[in-house]
Amino acid sequence: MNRTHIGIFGPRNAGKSSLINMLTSQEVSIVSSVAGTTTDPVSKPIEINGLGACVFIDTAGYDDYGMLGEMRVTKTKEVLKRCDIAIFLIPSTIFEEKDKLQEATKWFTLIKERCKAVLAVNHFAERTHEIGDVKKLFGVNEYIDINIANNKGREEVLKAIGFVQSQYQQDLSIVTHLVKPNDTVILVMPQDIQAPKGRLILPQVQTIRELLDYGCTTICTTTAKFEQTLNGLKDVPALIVTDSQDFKTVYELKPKESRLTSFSVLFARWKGDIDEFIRGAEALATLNANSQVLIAEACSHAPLAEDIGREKIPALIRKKIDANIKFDIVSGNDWNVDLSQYDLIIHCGACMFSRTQMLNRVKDAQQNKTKITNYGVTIAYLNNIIDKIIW
Ligand SMILES: Nc1nc2c(ncn2[C@@H]2O[C@H](COP(=O)(O)OP(=O)(O)OP(=O)(O)O)[C@@H](O)[C@H]2O)c(=O)[nH]1
Ligand SMILES: [Mg+2]
Repeated sequence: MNRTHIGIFGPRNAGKSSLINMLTSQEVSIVSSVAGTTTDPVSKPIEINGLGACVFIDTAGYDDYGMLGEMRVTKTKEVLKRCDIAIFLIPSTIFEEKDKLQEATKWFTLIKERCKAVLAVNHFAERTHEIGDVKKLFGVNEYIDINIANNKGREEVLKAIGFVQSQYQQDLSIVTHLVKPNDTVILVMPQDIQAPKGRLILPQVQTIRELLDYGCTTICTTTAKFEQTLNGLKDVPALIVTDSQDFKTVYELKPKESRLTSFSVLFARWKGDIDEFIRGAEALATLNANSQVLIAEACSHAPLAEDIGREKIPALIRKKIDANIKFDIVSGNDWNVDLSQYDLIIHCGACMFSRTQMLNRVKDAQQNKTKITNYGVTIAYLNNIIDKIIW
């Protein structure tokens, strides 16, 4: 989610596990001279001074082979889509082998398409290559020479991560681009059966925090108390942010002057590509009895009755468009499905994902020529409210 995801990629025996251990100063991953020691990805959440909350992820070598090897490479590719930053580690010995060098440049290109990449060369012995050659070959201005045996390069890698972080970190706001300091904002947050026991969900917490920091009077209420809350106010609220499920009720009750949006529409903009999601929602009208829709939920929760993704949205679509539309569901990081078989993907608000991960999912959908939208935009569209809300 908000942790910076940093993946370590490279061929087998490049020293990837040695590097995760060096960077975290812990024995996170098993190191051995046997090629293919790391199989499943190994994650280590850690707070690093200067970088904040991070997750380092060690992966299996991209050059693994055989049936199991290919499955590991698939997993490695999946990790790539979750990472904000990739450290691409190659052993210096690779410069002696043309084929391996070519494969490495191919992988580095793939990595650069998906996230910000830092190139590192692990020196097992003497330098065997020219600095200029490496930069030219991989199309980079900078790379880092490391030698894990001597603990050389740790500070340089952490510095490079910090530099990349400072460059890509979004200055997008969740909500404050829609208001002014001192405005009154009402947040409609029904704490229904799906709300986690005893706490608020992350999008609500993050929105409240941003509004408070910005100097807005921030009023939280439930749908049941919304009208009463409005009646108790002296001034008309500048903005109302509602749970998408209650768009219709809130729209009908709100003062004309108050602008309306929802948490998941705000998050569609903040975490994903709102324009693409609006285009995706327009595809709803083209669905028919033969259509297949994929519902993608980011967090793996035990589904409850009236689950928004599993029950409410499919029921709404079947009622409004066609009763025979088929729905499949993927949860958490499961995304290794043939997206091209679907007419539409409807994604959750992705509060548990990073923006990079969500944008990579949009990219996957585009590459498969499948439209993608999200829960909030879908509900707004089906309730004919899309042109009455802002984001
Ligand atoms: N001399 C020397 N050996 C190193 C260095 N870095 C790693 N090694 C050794 O190289 C071997 C492979 O290291 P790992 O960290 O397990 O490599 P890996 O990339 O995780 O390998 P897989 O998990 O098999 O993909 C181990 O025997 C390490 O001790 C280094 O800088 N110098
Ligand atoms: Mg390893």
